[in-house]
Amino acid sequence: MTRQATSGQRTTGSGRRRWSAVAAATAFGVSGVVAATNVAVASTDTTEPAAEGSAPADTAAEGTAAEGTAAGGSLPGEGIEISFIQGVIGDGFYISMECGVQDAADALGASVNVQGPDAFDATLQNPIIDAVVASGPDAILVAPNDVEASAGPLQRAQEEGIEVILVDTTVNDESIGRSRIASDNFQGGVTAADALAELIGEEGKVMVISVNPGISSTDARQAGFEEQIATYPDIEYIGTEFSNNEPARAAEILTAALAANPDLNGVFAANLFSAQGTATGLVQAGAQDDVAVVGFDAGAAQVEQLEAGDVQALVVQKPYDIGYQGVEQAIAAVNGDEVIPEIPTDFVVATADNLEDPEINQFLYKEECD
Ligand code: T6T
Repeated sequence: MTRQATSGQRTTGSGRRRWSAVAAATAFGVSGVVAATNVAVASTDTTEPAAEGSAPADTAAEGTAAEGTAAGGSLPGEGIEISFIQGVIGDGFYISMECGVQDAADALGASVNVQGPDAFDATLQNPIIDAVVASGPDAILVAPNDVEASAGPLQRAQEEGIEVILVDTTVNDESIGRSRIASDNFQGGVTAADALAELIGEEGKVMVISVNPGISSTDARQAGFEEQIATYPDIEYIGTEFSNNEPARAAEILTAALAANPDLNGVFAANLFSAQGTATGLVQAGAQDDVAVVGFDAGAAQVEQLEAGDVQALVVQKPYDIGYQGVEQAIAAVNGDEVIPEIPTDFVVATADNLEDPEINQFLYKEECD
């Protein structure tokens, strides 16, 4: 089955759709390929990409943790113990975040330990949070697995006097978390919808493959996508299915969706493992030239799929910056300095055409820290 490319689609010599940086900029209504999505919740301006290995540029955290440095001649984080609890281990997104956490801790003099569950599942993560709380760190940086189920252990952490900083994901209880640092995930979903619409010539059938309901980040991406895709009158959105963060499950979902909808035109895959599995499923079905994919994140396998033309665009977060700023806020909280309650971080959009651009390349996720 090979369908004719519709008007807005770009095809390469191999017949595969490609999405140019110019198209990206047009679709996002921004100049250049860096999607500037800063929301004025805090006085942050992260439009300047941070160089790896250094503090993120222009963050409002300057003047909080950093300010404390000079006073006594010692580093503001000295003697401060921070536990970083990832959303899941073995995920390039959290590995990159860990690199930022570690670099910030080194620069500011704090000590850090890192752990996380084997799967994105609050029943696995909550006992880890409980154990960390029992060990009595000064601060916890955590990506909670569930907006409701993660709240109890984090509430207990706060009752024990531990500073809780939420990174990447949040919980519904707004009393939890001195600071919440995350991508603007709703806007990421909007961006993905515009990108996918552009790729399919603003007409046809699309779906979302997400992780599980109840994860703040991916729920917001789905919501942003749904709201924006509804603005395209000739696109039919057939719904969202959940991969449980398993690439094999995402591939199965894709295969079943194709069987039920042979005229499927596009998929928004809302995180790293969902996107990876979606593209694998498409290739297995031989449908990679027929169905456009916009994925979230930029793990190593995803980048290969982008290069291969099996995926057309990736919304790339800045986990290094999230981790770095998380440590800055944690240290500020422990020291009684000003803490920024909410720090939205932005993202860039990678395509096969702009992957080598340093403005994009520096944000591709790491498998291990430098
Ligand atoms: O997309 C990221 C993260 O932002 C999300 O909360 C969970 O999935 C990832 O870790 C990617 O696997």
